[in-house]
Amino acid sequence: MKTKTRIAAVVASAVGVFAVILVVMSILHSERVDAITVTFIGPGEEVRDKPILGIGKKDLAPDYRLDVVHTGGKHRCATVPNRSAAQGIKFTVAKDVPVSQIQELVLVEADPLGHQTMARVQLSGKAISADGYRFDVASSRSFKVGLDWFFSTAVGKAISLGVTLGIAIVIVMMFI
Ligand SMILES: [Ca+2]
Repeated sequence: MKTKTRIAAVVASAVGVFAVILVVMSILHSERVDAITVTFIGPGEEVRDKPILGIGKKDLAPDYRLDVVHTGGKHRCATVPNRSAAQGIKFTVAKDVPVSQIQELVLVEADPLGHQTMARVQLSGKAISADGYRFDVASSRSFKVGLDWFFSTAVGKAISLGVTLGIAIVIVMMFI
């Protein structure tokens, strides 16, 4: 009985340590992207659609789309039709994308007649300029994003296995 109690105590404290590591690591990786504001800063003229007979002047304004490339894939933000980015266009990121997993931001002029990549940047801070555009990243902390990140790592997988085994051992021991 004494040995059993000791083993149970060791398992319980190991689970406790795992829990603390889990929380700390998750907080460190819990920042998610909320929105990215793209502003045309030049030099030169902002891109416009090719004038075609029958298309109004208003439609010549660019149709921007922002793609967020991350380690888990690519998230396409909604296209904002016929709007200049001179005053800034805010792209909301609907999906949970951790800031630490962003590889690249790609600004596309998604004209119905042909797409064109306007700018491509690697995230190196909260405000990056490239190819005549500035990208301002707004983020916030999300517990879910932190947990998702944690359990996607090898350490997280090992720990979740360890915790599962620990709980299983405790349950088994209760019946011995
Ligand atoms: Ca247009």
